[in-house]
Amino acid sequence: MKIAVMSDFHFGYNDDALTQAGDALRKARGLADFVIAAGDLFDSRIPRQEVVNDSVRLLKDHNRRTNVDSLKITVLEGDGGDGEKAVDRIPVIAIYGTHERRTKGLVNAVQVLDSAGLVLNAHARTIVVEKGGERVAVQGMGGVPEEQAAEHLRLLSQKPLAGAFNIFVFHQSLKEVISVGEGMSASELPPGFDVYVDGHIHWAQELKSQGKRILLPGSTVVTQMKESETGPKGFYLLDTASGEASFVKIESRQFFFSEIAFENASPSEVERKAREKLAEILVQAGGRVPLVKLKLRGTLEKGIQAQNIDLGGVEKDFAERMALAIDKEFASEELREKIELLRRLRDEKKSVREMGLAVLKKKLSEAGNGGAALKAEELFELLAEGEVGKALEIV
Ligand SMILES: [Mn+2]
Repeated sequence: MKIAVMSDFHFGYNDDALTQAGDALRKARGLADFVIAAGDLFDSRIPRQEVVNDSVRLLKDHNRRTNVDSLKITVLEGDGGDGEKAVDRIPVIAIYGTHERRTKGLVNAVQVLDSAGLVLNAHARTIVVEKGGERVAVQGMGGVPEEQAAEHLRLLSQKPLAGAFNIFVFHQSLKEVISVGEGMSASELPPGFDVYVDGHIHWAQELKSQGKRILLPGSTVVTQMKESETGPKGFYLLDTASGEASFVKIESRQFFFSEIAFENASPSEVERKAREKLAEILVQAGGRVPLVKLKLRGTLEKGIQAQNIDLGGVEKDFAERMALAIDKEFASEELREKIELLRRLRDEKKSVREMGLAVLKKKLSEAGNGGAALKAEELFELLAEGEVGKALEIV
């Protein structure tokens, strides 16, 4: 069978969310027997009615009849099953993500779509899809807080189904992809599945870890203007016969991430270089208004603070031609010096007291008070004791 593996539509985030998920589903209709959507179909726990309406219409359209061979679907829940039924459409098997997750006892948006017959909820269930004697079993776990993922997996204790191609779908951060934070590790996933599908991470990649093959299709829309989201958007088309997974690109709004580093720059230099860069991006971007994140960093000339850099004019001039976000991450020369000193002290593994003493010595020398610098230790002790008057006498 051929399976379109996609994730993170984020319906309601912006207009692109709907059109780009729509393009993914449209392309999947011509290529796949069924679709897997690995969570965050919606951008929020309680989406607005307008968002629900648009999404339902999109999924309803996707669920219209096809003229291809019908599939047989069986949903196994706990000990029982709900009997097999034939469907002549391209079903969407989904789990909820971190954006839809709600407290136990409350209904999440994926359950609503399941009740409406628009998706099949795979959380804590096994959904068996049969076609021409081949069986694919999809099981999943909806998104949970990272630190609870391993415990939830242990409680669910899902196992592959004998005689089937087995897929496990989840929606968590993975240590193998993002090394910082509290993500789970591939070693904590239930063993024995042929393919694992993970949502949540917004850029596409395929990875092998601990003997497990994990497909991360990424989001179909840019929601965080981070460098990692500049890659192509789309879905994996997994062929269970060959085991191959190929990436199918969708029509997505172009996203440019650009960074300019400055050294002792003046406000006019910052503005000039920002304008040049944005003009360059406009030449590269064809057609639709692109998303642009411009990051300005480095140092400004002495006496100039980041708040003195006013790029309101630049933003206004480019407003109609791009969706622009400018990040100013300037460190003042003074701040940079302090950071450097602290970094050096940290590398030398000095105590807080030693660091404080070194800062004091440096400041006194800079102020041209060499005499006081020689007595820095004494001064430091006096200041630490709150004897400001005595300290001032020395200075
Ligand atoms: Mn997401």
